[in-house]
Amino acid sequence: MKMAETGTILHNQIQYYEELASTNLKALELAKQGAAGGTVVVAVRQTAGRGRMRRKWESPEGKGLWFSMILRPTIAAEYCAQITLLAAVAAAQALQRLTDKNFSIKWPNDIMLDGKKICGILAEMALAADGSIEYAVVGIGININMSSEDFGALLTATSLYLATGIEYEHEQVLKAFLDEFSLLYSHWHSCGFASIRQAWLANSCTLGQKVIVKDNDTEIYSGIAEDMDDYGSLLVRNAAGKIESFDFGEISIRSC
Ligand code: BT5
Repeated sequence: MKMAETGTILHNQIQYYEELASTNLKALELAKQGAAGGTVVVAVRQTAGRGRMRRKWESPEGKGLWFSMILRPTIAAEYCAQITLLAAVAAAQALQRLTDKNFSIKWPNDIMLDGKKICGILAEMALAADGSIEYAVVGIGININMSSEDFGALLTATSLYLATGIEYEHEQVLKAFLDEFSLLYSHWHSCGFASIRQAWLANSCTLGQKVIVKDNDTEIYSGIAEDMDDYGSLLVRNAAGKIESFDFGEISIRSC
C-alpha cells in the first residue's frame, strides 16, 4: 500500500461551525475546493446529519460531537473500506481510554456499548480518474450528553453521559479521538493494515455472531461471522459451510 500523506491529523486545522446541514457535506465541499488533508470540520448542531443510505443521524445542539475529517491518502480504491475500520478502532480505543468502559465494534461502522450504539461513522470518497482515492471524508458522530428524552423513540442508542453519569467536554472527546486516529493512521501509512485488523478483531462484537448481510435493506446472505481477511472484508460462513467475504452493504446482528 502506498500513501503520500504523512498520516498526521493536525489538531490546529479544526474548523468550528455553529450549525451545518452536515459536517460531511461541508467537508466534501471544502475537499473539492482543495482543503488540506487533516482538516477537521466540527458543528455544534447538524440540521441534516446523515447516516449511510440516506438515513438520518440525530445530532441535536451541543449534545454530541459531530465532525468530519478530510483525508488525502494515495491509495487504491480497493483499500478504501479500511478507513472506516481504522476510524472505528480509533473511536473504540479513545472512548475506552476516556471512560474505562468496554466499547465494541459492530462491523463495519458502529461503536456499541452494552448493546446500544454510541457512535456512527460515515466515510465518503471521491475517486481520481486512475481509480485511486482523490480524497476521503470520514464523518463521526459520538453521543456525549444525550439523555433518554433526547433519543425519543431511538431505543437502540446510548451516550457517554447515560453510560457513565459524567458530562464529558466535547473538546476532550475530540482530542482523545484525534490523538488515537493520528497514531493509527500514520501506522497504517507506514506498516499497512495488519495491526489495525488485529485491533479491530480484539474490539469486535461481530465475530462468532449469527449475521444477516443486507444490501440496501435486502437480505443477500446469512451465516456466522468467522473472521476478517487481510483487506478488511468480513468472512461469513453459511449453513452449507460456504464462506463469502463482504466489504460492502451492511450487517444486521441479532445480539451484540
Ligand atoms: C451511521 O449510519 O451510523 C453513520 C453516522 C455518521 C454521523 C456523522 S455525524 C458527523 C458526520 N456528518 C454527517 O452528516 N454524518 C456524520 P448508519 O449505520 O446508517 O446508522 C444510522 C442509524 O443509526 C439511523 O437509522 C438510526 O437508527 C440510528 N441513529 C440515528 N441517530 C443516532 C444517534 N445519534 N445515536 C445512535 N444511533 C443513531
